[in-house]
Amino acid sequence: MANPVIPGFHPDPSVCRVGDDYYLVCSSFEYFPGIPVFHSRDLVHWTQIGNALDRPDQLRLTAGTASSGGIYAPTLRHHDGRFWLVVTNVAEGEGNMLFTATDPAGPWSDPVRLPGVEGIDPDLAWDEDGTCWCTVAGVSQVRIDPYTGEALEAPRRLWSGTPGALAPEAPHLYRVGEYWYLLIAEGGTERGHGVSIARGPAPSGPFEPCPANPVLTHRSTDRPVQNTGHADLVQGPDGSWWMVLLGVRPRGGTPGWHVLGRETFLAPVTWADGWPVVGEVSPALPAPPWPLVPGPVESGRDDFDLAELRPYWISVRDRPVERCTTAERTGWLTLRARGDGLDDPDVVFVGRRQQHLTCRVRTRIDPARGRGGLAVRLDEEHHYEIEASEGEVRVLARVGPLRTVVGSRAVPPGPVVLGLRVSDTPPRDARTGPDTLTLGVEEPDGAFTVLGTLDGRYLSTEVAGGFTGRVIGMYASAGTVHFDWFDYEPPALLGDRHAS
Ligand code: 6LW
Repeated sequence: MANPVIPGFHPDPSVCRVGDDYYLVCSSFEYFPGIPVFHSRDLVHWTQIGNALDRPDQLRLTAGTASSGGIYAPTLRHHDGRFWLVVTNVAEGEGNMLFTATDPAGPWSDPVRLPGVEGIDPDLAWDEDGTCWCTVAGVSQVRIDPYTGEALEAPRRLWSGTPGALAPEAPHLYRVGEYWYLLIAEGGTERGHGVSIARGPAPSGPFEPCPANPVLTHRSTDRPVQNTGHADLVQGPDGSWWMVLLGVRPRGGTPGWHVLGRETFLAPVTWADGWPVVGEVSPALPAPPWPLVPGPVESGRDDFDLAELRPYWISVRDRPVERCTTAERTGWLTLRARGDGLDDPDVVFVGRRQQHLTCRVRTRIDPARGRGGLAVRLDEEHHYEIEASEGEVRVLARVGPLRTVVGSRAVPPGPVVLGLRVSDTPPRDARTGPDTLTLGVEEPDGAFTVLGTLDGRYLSTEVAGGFTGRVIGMYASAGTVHFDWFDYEPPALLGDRHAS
């Protein structure tokens, strides 16, 4: 089985089981809609069924919210017949909030704010008498009324993880057998990341640390999956234990670049002396001992023939219908520019996460009344794009303060097919990079004319910083542009054509 189980920028997974169904959520930062929600029957195959925060009254992200700001680390739980989601919006004036739903595909409620809960990475747990415990990074805890959001006491310090370790965060609290377990991440979300655990007689402690802490880390190893941490525990269909966690796949020479963001991995867990023992987090996951239930196979093409955009499409900070719609021109996605394009926090952009190390992406754009294109985005300061205006296409690159036109050429008026290829081998002249991005136009006979070949390292987290990963999509930088279709083709869909 392939691990990550949810590839691409899907960090900080939180999972819950309800009968035979599993649901999982991830952080979404500056993107709207926020908090992708996935469903699975086997813990291995996950299908996105929605986004929890898909209304502006649930998720306020303004141009003042930096990239990698916004939505951090949700916790998903099921209690008392409904789903509970608690999360931090780190944008100014927002903070911790809680949402509920009877169907995790949505709709989710309006936010219930938690003014008495300070700190990121909130967790929710209920004990036998119905008391609701909210635990945050640090690690501290308050009892809350989850219906009103009121804190019922002052925050108490619980446990700060391994003495001297950086950033005790991502707490999750569970009752297993006679103990309450407090699982945390520590060491920071980079190469030092790890998972530690403590246990105690009650949800409020006192907590005794596991002598084998950290129970998971890949720090100081040459394992292909690095930064392993920020985990949640769940039981498989057969009662065995599993961990979902984030990890990254650095490639290339030193220091190693990861370009798909932090991804969701699965690892087996056993118990010894009342402590969890985490099995290997490897790119190949042993098949679990229950029937696999693959989800629907994606075609790779979106024809924009639905009124609503499919759930994997995300935009930068907001997506007002007057800027982005499939209603204006039937079968096309219409984007109306705002701001200066991709350098601007207000950019009108609709993209999907890059989920494969190798892929091909194409889109057919009609730029007759504006300018726009196909972009690979990390943030405002790190993006490559191929942009069309009437009569011309150009490949542009922005890396930090540097902006350059890589190539251009005249094209006949009318719609044009823009293409991007991501190949997992570095360019010849930069042998240590993680991958190569090739941008160009497709000729009427289907041939691909390359206008720019760029080293992928500059669109990596090690260069750009932050908490996200590559998102590939369409944007408008002036006037109004229309997109007929968008193809995202991973190797499995490309078959033989991939070689070309
Ligand atoms: C998140 C913290 C972390 O809130 O990174 O990996 C932060 N862990 O727990 C942003 O994802």
